[in-house]
Amino acid sequence: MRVAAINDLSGFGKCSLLADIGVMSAMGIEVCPVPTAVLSAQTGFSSYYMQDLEGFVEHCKEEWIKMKADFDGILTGYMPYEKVVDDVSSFADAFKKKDNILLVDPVMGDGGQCYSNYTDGMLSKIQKLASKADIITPNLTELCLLAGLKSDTDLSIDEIKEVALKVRYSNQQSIVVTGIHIKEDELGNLVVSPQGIELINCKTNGMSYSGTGDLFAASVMGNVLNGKNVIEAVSQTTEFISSAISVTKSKDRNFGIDFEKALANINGGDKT
Ligand code: PXL
Repeated sequence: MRVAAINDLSGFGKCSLLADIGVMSAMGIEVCPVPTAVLSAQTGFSSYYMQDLEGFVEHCKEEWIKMKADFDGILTGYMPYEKVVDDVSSFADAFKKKDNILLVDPVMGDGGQCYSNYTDGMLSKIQKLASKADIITPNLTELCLLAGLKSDTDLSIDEIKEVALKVRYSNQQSIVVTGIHIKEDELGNLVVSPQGIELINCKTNGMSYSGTGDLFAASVMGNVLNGKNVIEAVSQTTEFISSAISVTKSKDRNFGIDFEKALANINGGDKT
């Protein structure tokens, strides 16, 4: 199994490509990274440096077409500005086939706030990219942005389901809405998929760590490529992330989850 992972590379934050490469490699999947930007640290830190990689996604696309490369999965994550979303869409068009998996993580914000690079133009391009995906993994803030809603607060589970069904492009697409507040010490991930609708809950320590969405998307992709359906993949992913959080030392969300310590058990005992 081989995945093209289109995401940034951040030195601190345990997110993006680091999560993609770490998680999917541990699941026995070859990862071909396509960096959208290189940063000293993810953008939640008070200071960071970002190196623009303008044109790099396009160059990878062209070179990999020449090589006749093919992918069982294409995963897209953080894109620093609008033009990169166009390039990622064009990459997806070049390598998406009937029988491979396009997972779009529509990275735009969290906790009711948009990330610093967010623009309305970026939203409409990400909506278009998401419409081509087999699986999308928005958190609640991103789901509401995709739906054109102003705020993500005070939505009941039934209302979130309704919004997810409205955002869903076709009944073959799966939407996984992550990080839904259930109780003080409990979070839910809502799966709307061809196999059905399911809310998968887990315990939380109340912290919202950098990179959680990236670990989540990478693990869902890995599990699906290893033969699970999306509901099973989310169940397994929820267990992996809970166990990684339980061994995390830092009290500063910006440094992310110590997922390295949980990789040994990421396949849940499966021999993949
Ligand atoms: O985890 C999302 C993410 C990815 N990449 C960069 C980010 C963020 C969230 O802040 O800043 C660079």
